[in-house]
Amino acid sequence: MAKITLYCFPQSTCSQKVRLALWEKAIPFEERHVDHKNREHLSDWYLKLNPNGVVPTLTDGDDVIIDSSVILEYLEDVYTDHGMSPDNPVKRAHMRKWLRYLEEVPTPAIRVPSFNKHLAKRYENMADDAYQQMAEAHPVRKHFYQRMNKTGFSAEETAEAIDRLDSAAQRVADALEAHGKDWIMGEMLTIVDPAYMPTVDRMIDLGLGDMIFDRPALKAWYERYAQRPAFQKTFYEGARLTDIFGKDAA
Ligand SMILES: N[C@@H](CCC(=O)N[C@@H](CS)C(=O)NCC(=O)O)C(=O)O
Repeated sequence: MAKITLYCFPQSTCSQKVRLALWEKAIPFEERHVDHKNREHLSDWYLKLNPNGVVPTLTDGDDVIIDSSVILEYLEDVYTDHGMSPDNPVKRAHMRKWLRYLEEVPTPAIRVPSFNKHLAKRYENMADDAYQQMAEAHPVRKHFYQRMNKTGFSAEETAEAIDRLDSAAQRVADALEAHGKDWIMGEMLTIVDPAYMPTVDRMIDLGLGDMIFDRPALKAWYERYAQRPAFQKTFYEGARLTDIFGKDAA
């Protein structure tokens, strides 16, 4: 049995961040799919591992690590082969600055069009009481589900999310153009690249790809990354929302 287990959903962008890094670093791991439909991520056994009731969770032997960006840094600290972090402390600070920015701006934003277009469908036929109970059972997503309220987010919240996705795309495109190198921080593929890629892949899957493809440096970055074996192993059949919900969703 692999020493490392990644508890994840195939389609979760936060899980995809970690899968990309594990594959890139050639770390053997077992992928354990948590059953969202049956709310396994809110079950007692899972909440003991991850009290936030979200995926991913990584276990390394007896150690339990949660939060996708924390997991990325943990893997860098412990599995130093195929390093994806600069050695220089100033560059490491820049790397963390990128991780925090991605967590603050595009990562929460991508949930809004994802739920509007596909994921809210899981709840549309649920009775109001059952929906409220479901929302309340989420330790860190109660207010998110209450705001979404079965039918999707308000026009205002959706517009804000699209604006955040657009400004993050611009920031990454500017960085790539400024240094003219292959990866977000320059020559080295760092953990910043897998931290952003799942958001970009999701944008494309949701039909928001113009924000990527109209920016030549970002388009080239996406196409370059998509050639890597780690990308192909991460985005297997069933890992995209359109694999589950179909391409023609309204
Ligand atoms: N900060 C956490 C966020 C994880 C997160 O939001 N995971 C989502 C999937 S991408 C989730 O598990 N959602 C459960 C739900 O909405 O019921 C991380 O980066 O790991």
